Amino acid sequence: MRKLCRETPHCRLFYVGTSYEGRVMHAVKFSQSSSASPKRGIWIDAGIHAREWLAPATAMHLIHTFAVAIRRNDRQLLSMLDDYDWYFMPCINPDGYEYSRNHDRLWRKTRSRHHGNQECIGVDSNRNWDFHWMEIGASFDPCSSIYAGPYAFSEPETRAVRDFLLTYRSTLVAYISFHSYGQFLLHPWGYTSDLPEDHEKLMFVLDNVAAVIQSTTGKQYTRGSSTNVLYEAAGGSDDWAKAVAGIPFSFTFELRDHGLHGFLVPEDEIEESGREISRTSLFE
Ligand code: 0X9
Ligand code: ZN
Repeated sequence: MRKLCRETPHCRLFYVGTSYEGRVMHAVKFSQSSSASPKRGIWIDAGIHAREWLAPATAMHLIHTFAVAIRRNDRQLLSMLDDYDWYFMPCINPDGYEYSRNHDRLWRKTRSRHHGNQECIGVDSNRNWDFHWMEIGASFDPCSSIYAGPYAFSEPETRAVRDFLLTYRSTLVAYISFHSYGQFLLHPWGYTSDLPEDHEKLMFVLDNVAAVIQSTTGKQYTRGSSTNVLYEAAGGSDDWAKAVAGIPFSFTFELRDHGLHGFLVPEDEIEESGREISRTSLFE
């Protein structure tokens, strides 16, 4: 990311925080600094769950697509930068990701220790956000893969992203978090089956995203609220982004596939996943 940004106009790498194990966490921002007033911002993150490798890969593909288009002076992209600032953070759980790479492919959580040297470590960062925390679909058991943590925002990684979002909340219009798998485009809420009052607007956007994906690769993505399409789970980043940070368009995208390979989606699907997702933001 550092190299790519150095070689690309309108790109800036910035520090978001440091993980439990001391990894520096970066995001990139694409913006056209020339114009005066602060622009509306779009935030995209990925990899909150360690084993969902396709998510960071797709986010990196998206960053690459932006960079290449800027270097080519692509008009369409530059006009997107006239309207929005774009923030990408492709790996918001770097400790878990490394652990999944090197030790346990199906690791989901962070790698923090809250209970001394006992065996069970790590917290599900998508149960750790302070909105209806621990109310439903989350566990108090440190050994559970959906352990919500000893308290909300117990993880340095969720705190770092929270602080960024709070700093930029007045300009941010969209929060999007990439996960895998299942091909779902989800809007809040995850803590209740009630729908947010603007759910028709959210569904309008998701229907358009699904249409672009289908016209790009033919893949079908199911749309709806997290609870109604998947299951109830409180303490997720998307619910918090909408309810607490006040970012109106808050989504979770569950990328490929439908379960044939699941988390182990093969490398040669990265390119297509990147293409179908980047077209939704770039050119439509
Ligand atoms: O359970 C999750 O955190 C997400 N699914 S996954 O299979 N990638 O783990 C869905 C999160 C949906 N949003 C909320 N429940 N807030
Ligand atoms: Zn996930």
